[in-house]
Amino acid sequence: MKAPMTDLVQPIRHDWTLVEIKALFDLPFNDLLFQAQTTHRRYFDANAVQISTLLSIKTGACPEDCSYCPQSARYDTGLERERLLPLEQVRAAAMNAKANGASRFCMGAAWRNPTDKNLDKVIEMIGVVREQGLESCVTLGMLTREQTRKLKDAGLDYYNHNLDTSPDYYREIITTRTYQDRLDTLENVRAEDINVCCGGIIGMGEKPLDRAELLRQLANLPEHPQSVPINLLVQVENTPLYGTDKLDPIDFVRCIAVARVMMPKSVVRLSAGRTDMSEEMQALCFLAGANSIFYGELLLTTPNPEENVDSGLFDKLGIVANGEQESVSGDNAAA
Ligand code: SAM
Ligand code: DTB
Ligand code: SF4
Repeated sequence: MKAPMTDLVQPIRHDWTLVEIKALFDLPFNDLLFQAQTTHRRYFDANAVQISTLLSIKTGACPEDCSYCPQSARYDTGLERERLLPLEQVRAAAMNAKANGASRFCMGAAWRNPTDKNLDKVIEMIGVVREQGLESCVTLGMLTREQTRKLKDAGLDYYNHNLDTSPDYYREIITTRTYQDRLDTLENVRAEDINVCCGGIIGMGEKPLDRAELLRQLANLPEHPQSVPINLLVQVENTPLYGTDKLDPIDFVRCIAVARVMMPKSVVRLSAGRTDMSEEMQALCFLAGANSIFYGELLLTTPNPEENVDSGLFDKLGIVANGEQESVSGDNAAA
């Protein structure tokens, strides 16, 4: 049967049902990729990928028990615990990221939530990042409305806070906070008009329905997140999820494609886990509508592809780095 040629590009919707999402996942692969690529081309340059660079500004000893995370104090992953980085170290890393072509600099802290004193230090860091002409993004755990206001005043561009998986599976992965805690922080960020970066992790042993439900949660937020990171679980020894059955790469690509179809104007980031992906798999992810990556040899604490490997892949695919990829208003209005 031929793929229907109508309704390929979905309007911006916040009323997705699981039945509809399951139908997208169940499409023949070529039909799904065609729909995703058609959607992608409606709103984006199909050969441009936005580049973000990550820096862990406070590493390890986190009180939370996220089963995937090497930074939880509960798992002996051999990670050196570090205090909040000095400002000059952040400046040097931001300058390096800028020189390597990044347009956004993302700083992550292994906190359940920041103290007000630590938040003031992070605010200084946002200042040095912005001085380099880079967009700023931070991920610091849960925030109060007052804290989001301070971050907005500091000129923060993006806040990363992932829903990670479906509400049901979340309870099996993390016990020290609730899904509603995550939704509350996202609401605080949105209320201060800071761009939302929110996605999840695939390959944690979740069922296909959990992946569909994660995407439903993301797309049915009051606004689609401007940026949607899709992480493949990085399995770290001594974390509870170490040894989980590996996800079929085709299922991962399908997830990227369904995210693109459901959130047409959001930037979809092919995030953690790329060292476990072949070049062909990454190429399929770009074809499915992924248009952002983390660039640089380290994610927060785990390896990312070497820079020359990534630039080689971009050259082979004719992909160019593009700092203008992310549109920045309600539901990413620029079209
Ligand atoms: N502590 C803050 C929090 O959890 O929101 C910010 C830092 S935390 C490391 C940021 C995100 O990294 C998590 O929400 C999760 O999605 C992702 N992450 C952590 N460990 C990961 C892993 N092993 N594989 C893939 N993604 C991971
Ligand atoms: C996101 O979704 N992925 C990044 C970023 N946001 C902060 C983090 C990936 C972390 C992978 C495990 C590590 O390096 O510690
Ligand atoms: Fe802590 Fe964030 Fe890791 Fe969870 S994901 S253990 S909150 S650093």
